[in-house]
Amino acid sequence: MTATLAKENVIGRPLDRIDGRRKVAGAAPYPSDFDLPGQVHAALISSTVAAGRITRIDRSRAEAAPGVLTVLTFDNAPTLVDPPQNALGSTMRRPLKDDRILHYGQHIGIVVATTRAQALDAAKLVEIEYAEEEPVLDMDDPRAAVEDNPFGMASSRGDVPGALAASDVTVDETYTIGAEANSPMGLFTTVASWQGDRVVVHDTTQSPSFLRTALAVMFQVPEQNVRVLIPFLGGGFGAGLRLWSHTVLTTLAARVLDRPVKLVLSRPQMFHSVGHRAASRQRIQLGADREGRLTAIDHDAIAANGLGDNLPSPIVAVTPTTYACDNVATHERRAHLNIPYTGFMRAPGAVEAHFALESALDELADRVGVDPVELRLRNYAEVHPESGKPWSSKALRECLEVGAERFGWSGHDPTPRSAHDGDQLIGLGMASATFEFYALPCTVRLVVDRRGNAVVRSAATDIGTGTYTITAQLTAELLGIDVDRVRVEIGDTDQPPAPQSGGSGLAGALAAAVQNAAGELAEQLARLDGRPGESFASLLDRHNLDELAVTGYSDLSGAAEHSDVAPAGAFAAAFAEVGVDEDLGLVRLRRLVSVIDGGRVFNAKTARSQAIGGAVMGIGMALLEEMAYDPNTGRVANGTFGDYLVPVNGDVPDLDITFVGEPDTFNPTGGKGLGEIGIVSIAPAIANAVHHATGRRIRDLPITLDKML
Ligand code: MCN
Ligand code: MOS
Repeated sequence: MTATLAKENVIGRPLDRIDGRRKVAGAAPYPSDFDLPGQVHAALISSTVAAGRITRIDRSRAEAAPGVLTVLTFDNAPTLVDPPQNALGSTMRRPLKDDRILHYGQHIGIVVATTRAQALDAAKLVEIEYAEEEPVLDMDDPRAAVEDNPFGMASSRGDVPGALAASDVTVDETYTIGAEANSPMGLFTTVASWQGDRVVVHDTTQSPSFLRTALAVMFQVPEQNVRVLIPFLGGGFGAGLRLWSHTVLTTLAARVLDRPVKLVLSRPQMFHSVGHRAASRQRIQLGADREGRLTAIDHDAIAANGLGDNLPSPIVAVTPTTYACDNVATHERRAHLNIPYTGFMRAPGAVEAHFALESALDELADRVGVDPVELRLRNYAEVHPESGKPWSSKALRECLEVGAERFGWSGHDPTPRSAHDGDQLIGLGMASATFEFYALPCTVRLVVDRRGNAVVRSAATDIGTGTYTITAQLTAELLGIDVDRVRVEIGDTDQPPAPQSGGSGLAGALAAAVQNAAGELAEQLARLDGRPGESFASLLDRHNLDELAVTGYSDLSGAAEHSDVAPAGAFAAAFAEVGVDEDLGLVRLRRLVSVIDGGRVFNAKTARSQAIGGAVMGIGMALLEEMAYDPNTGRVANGTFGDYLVPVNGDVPDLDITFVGEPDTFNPTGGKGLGEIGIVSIAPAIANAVHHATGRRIRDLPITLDKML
């Protein structure tokens, strides 16, 4: 087999997606495309108040409505068991637990009818009365319960107060970010179908293996009785990482009726039902010497959280490892509010932290009169700042240097308001980014046959990232066969367990598992005494074997402690040019250069798409996106695509994207996660550019007109 490794450089090539043709032809089944024989349709009953208790429910009019099969509310539904915690540390209050209302839009029941229209109509006929309470919607409301992040984000090295007091220069500023919605194109959908005590669930999830466990626990059936299928989904951006109540309610309704039930969320329901990036406020204190060398960093964060929720999503976790600085302290709190569940959203925590930190560094650069790129190089963490170990790979220096070069950074006048283009003030800004290493165990099954084909199976997902394609590329290169001889079967929990697509951890874990499977296969083939240069197909043929199957397992999660190197995540730098209309306050992004170190890139095209997607979301975060709560009802007042603005083509200039760096030395395949890094330095780069253009430092995202005037 080794002698046939002639297909070199399949990995890394900008191959088109192997599932691309199916997608554009409409042949790739998304969850909402599944329709099962005998299927009926569900609609949710959602709370119209944000806080209080349900005092009366009258289902009778709904039950009598045409086509209605059942109406389930807390007082008549079978009791479920509380769900377990997922790998990311979040759990969920089980739906229909009691009469309490914790937020507007809370799912307080489900109606099932023959048609979707009948279900939607009937849902409006359920009469509900509430003992309403005044909701707590603001982190500063004295009634808000504030507690430390339960996952212990307090950390400290050195003597921060002492170093701050002794430093030549300090920065002490507060940065806020509004709540943001993930807004994937695909409306989250569940189709659940029971046969006895076995259930098949098509569900928009980034984490099929966890969903399977959670449903097994909640419905008290063995895990192998639950099958979760999600071959394709229309994006998640983190929204698919938690267990959501609509999935549980649909599965429950299907069980009660003993018929397949389908539920598709509406766009407004998406804003209340599948999490969002929590609003946050961060105070950054920097101490430095006159040359801008950091002597102290103090990072304090508070973020909103649902009532009774425990989502960890730490903001300050990345701070201690970003810069070489002897004195660093972090603290983090959560304010529990009557808001819908928060969730994970691309680079959760890290992107918030970088907005604050990289803005503060720009303020420091200003005060000490050091170029922002040079300031970052002066504080470069050559080794991991906590363990002192060398990084498994780190090309942040190249990110900064290559970015500055491509952008034409050097030599510009750093004075604010020094550049104009017609009636536009022009500004340049930059920021860098560090992302944490993340890995979970992953298993794949690899089967090769005597015709020279291979199949790879795993309960992983492709959420738009390119998992299908890179898995085929890796397998093809390792086996020395053409990519079109590899079939990839994922998105099915009947396959071996895989981590969620999340934390930018799937590609690396899956790649390592595929590599281990190929190694296992090589050993098995060696036992068949292959001839030099002989393909596995001929070897199997000679031994009259139809196929060989092996399992590959990777677990890099615990290996860090025993390693000589500190496992690194991705690094990046972004450079932005904005134009600001002085009279209107309108900020337009004119140019963006993004340079990323993702280690060995598995597919230059899909990796680039990741960087583009991250940049576009970063532009939204910087300039457009914010969920607005109605202060009286707690309703998301702008929960439609007409009102909640995301970047459109006109908001996104040509993006200049470059990958730099070397294969990583910790992951055996050399790859690092890169699905999230592309967003991390965008908002601070834009905010810093706005400051350069106008002299105004906006410390509150998004940077909308009202804040500029
Ligand atoms: N890749 C690569 N080389 C590497 C690493 C990754 O070419 N060394 C490419 C591959 O195409 C791979 C993709 O980048 O499929 C993402 O890999 P990875 O960084 O491991 O991230 P995950 O597979 O764990 O995907 C999750 C990540 C996260 S956490 C969010 S949020 C996010 C993102 O991916 N949501 C997305 N990218 C998204 N892209 C789309 N289209 N839709 C989403 O919802
Ligand atoms: Mo990403 S927010 O970890 O799905």
